[in-house]
Amino acid sequence: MKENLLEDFLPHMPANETREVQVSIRGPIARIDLCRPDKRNAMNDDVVRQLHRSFLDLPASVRAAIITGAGAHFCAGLDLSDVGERNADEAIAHSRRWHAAFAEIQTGRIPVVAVLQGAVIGGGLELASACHLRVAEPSAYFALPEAQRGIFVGGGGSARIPRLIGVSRMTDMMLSGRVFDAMEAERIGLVNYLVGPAEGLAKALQLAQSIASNAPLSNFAVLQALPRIADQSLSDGLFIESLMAALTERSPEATERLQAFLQKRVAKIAPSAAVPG
Ligand code: 1HE
Repeated sequence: MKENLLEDFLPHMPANETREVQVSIRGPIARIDLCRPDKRNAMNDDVVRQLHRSFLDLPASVRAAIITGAGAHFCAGLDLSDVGERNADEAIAHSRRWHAAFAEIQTGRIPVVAVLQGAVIGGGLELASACHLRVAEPSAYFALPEAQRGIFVGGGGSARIPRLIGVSRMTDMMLSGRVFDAMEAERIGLVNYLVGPAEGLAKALQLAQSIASNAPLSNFAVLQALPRIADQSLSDGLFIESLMAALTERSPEATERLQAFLQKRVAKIAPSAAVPG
């Protein structure tokens, strides 16, 4: 299944260029693949730069993206051999480069779905938490061993991960070294979808296709307004919501889509397949 889906994507890079972040495109969907399986997709400066560039360079025709990691593990986090003897200034700049790359993912133009298997560790979890949806295969496990390594999260994890699972659970992960398996991760809201072995890419593709078929302005509102509203007071949030609602409602796309429903040209919402009966 995985291989067939892979073949359908066309490489989006100069011929013969071998990079640790590979971009391929199929219709409105881009696939960004961390390709450093021998190092469990650990991210050094080059990988973070390539990841950032990959998102900046996506053509306008792309309307959703999938992030995958080659091999048995999504990502082992920061490349620990790359830490070296940075002084404080350089270490801050390093962390800020991760922030910039992951901000391009989280608050960029398109929704991004992460496919998670094996290790989702440290910076790998920070990357996954910058994506909009997370699909986990049963092999996925989640850890933040920064304290064990004598460091701290630096890729936005302290701001993003508690927004998904709460400060208390992240504190537990960092202090005790607690590892969550895929089922636990789904239960606590760290992942959105738990799928069978090797089914992650197919599920992510299905989600990306569905996302790409939404009205772009509605997706924009979800990506740009929703997280900002969550950070605001109730009163400010409700005000921004009204502005966004008015903006989307007056768009030609909304007019057409609302008419399509009223004229019974589109399918009704059906119950989830997971609901019995
Ligand atoms: C690495 C890294 C890495 C693997 N940096 N080289 N992240 C961690 O603390 C996770 C550390 N890694 C591991 O615990 C394990 O490697 C795994 C559980 C992910 C995978 O185990 P396994 O048995 O499949 O592979 P391996 O034999 O441990 O690793 C294969 C190679 O990848 C090996 O190199 P080799 O030259 O001996 O073949 C490993 O050294 C290398 N490798 N992970 C460098 N992370 C912005 S701040 C973020 C802070 C963090 O991310 S802290 C968490 C860091």
